[in-house]
Amino acid sequence: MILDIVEYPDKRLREKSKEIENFDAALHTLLDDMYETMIQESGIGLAAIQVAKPIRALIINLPDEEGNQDKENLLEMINPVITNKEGETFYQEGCLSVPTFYEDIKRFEKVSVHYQDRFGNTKTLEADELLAIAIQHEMDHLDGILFIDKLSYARRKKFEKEYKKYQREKKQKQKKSA
Ligand code: Y12
Ligand code: CO
Repeated sequence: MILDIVEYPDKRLREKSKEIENFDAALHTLLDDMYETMIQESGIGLAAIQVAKPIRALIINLPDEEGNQDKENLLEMINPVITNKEGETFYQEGCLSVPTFYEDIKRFEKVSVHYQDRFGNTKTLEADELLAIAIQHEMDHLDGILFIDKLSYARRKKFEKEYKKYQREKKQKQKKSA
């Protein structure tokens, strides 16, 4: 099932998501629905709070070298914790909850993460490059942090102005199609 994506400035995006204790059918259905929603919206990563579920779950599905987003490469992380971080890198990030806006954001170059899979099995992962960036971006969502929070004051001001334009245009389109 395709779920609605919560968009900035919705306050729900600021919630701190809760630890998951039950690795049950309801969690599996949510993860499956998140995957369908992310693919439908051309995303590569999604946190549960972006579909209004304040629980510590995220998914990431990076495209391979040919640009294919193979479900075999889908990463599901439950209750992730970063145990090591090193280096510094910049990447132009975007977010399904902040449509039309992309900006260079500073992140750790490499991260080690402890997490659980959908069955509650404990896993560890060492990530670098785009995967490390995606993990940091999605894990920020679990604590109510958005990539736009990392912009300079001037860039944030510019973003707010640009985003208001997007919101106005979206409203107009919705009015026309009603
Ligand atoms: C690197 C940087 C950021 C992430 C987090 C995951 N971000 C996304 O998946 C963002 C996807 C996105 C897709 C959009 O749709 C299209 O481009 C068709 C989009 O749409 C518009 O801006 C209109 C915005 C964001 C992981 C790794
Ligand atoms: Co995001």
